[in-house]
Amino acid sequence: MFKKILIANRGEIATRIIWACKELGIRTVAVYSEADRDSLHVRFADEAFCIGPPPSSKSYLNIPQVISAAEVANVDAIHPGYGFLAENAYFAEVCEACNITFIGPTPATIRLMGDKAQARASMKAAGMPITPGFDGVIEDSEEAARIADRIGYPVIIKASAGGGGRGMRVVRNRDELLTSLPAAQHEARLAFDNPAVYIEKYIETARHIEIQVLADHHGNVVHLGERECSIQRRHQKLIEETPSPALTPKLRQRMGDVAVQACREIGYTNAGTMEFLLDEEKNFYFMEMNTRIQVEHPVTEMVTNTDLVREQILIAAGERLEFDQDDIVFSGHSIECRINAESPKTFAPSPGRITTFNIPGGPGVRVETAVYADWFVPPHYDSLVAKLIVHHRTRDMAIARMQRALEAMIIEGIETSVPLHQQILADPDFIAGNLSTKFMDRFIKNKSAGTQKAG
Ligand code: MV4
Repeated sequence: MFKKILIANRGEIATRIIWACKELGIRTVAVYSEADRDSLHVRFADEAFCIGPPPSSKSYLNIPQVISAAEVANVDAIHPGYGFLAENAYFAEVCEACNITFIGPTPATIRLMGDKAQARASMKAAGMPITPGFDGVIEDSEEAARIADRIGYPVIIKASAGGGGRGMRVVRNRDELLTSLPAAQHEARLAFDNPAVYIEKYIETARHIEIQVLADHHGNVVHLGERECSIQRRHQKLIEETPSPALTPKLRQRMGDVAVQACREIGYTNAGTMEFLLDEEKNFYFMEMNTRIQVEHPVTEMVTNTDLVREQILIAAGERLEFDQDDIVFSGHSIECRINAESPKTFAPSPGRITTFNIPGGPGVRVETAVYADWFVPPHYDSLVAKLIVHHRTRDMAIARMQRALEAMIIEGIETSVPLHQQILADPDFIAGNLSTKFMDRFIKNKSAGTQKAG
């Protein structure tokens, strides 16, 4: 087993990883930027190294700095968390070359899944249903138009090096396609240093459903059910829940089975998530695979009574999964609200000093945060300041529990998304479980209409 792990991250996920290490009796090493000197992950780790100035490009993304800290501290492994270096295949390779275990899949798998067109093709080969489209990269407008005619409009152009909605364009006819394709390629080159794009059928109204998997180095693969993540704004998830109101036990088993099967085919190891679109006829299509622990992993932990970060560490250390698929029992309903330091109306970031910070508690309430009163939210990073997670027997009870927990989540000094969450949780479509990719657009439209009427 590992004796010491470096956590190459900050904020709530860094503390989350430290908790798992402490429970396993593993020593922890934090790294931090000059903006994070007073952060809780620094306080709770056994050792801490400043790795550079505030911009992440100079600190949390600075591979030589992170590796130097790991070498000086003499760690056995690095946990990358999510974001930053978590899906950087080169970083995983450097770790390997330095004889440090990267807690995640192999560099080859990270690289394969990072290329979204390649991921799509290999998942299709592994027997996964994928959206109608073309399994390669688009070369020119002629080819694009031919493919789009075959699959039918609307289509969506996606950047192969993108993912998570970055570099996407919906195209509704041939004229739009001919102007959009070069623009999308140009954008992709600027954003990702790679102009490759691919085309799929655009599913107008769908749900974003993802399946959590765990795979060890001994051929054991399990799924831990789904998370419904349809409530997103600009491809940033706001609320996640499990189970999805749209899934039956049978559909869950079908989606879980294909996810496990695909993992076996590609020899996947560690924790991973397969993202699917679920259309209104309940057909599901693979979109992309995330090769990291995700922000929303706690809702899965709550209903399956597992510790996914602990499992990641044990798998990376070469241990066998202690449970098989039949041991995984799904119990109750869990919802997560992402509390961001941002205006609930304009969504503008709201960094600054937090003057009051009350953490809700009581039965079935979990808060993941690295915030404390008088802490200054630096402007340099992601605006996530806390995750509020609830668990209860039924969805209705979980919603009621979340509402009362949001009321007790008192954050002063900065603006947060707490009031937005309170409104979403009171929305009739949300309460009815009528969720789709269209939810937030409609919600924001209705809200501004309501404001005009009232004002
Ligand atoms: C799609 C799609 C419809 N059809 N792909 C957005 C996030 C990224 N992971 C992929 N996304 C989408 N891909 C096809 N072929 C619709 C979306 C999408 C979306 C998905 C989930 C939740 C909210 C969304 C909002 C807009 C678009």
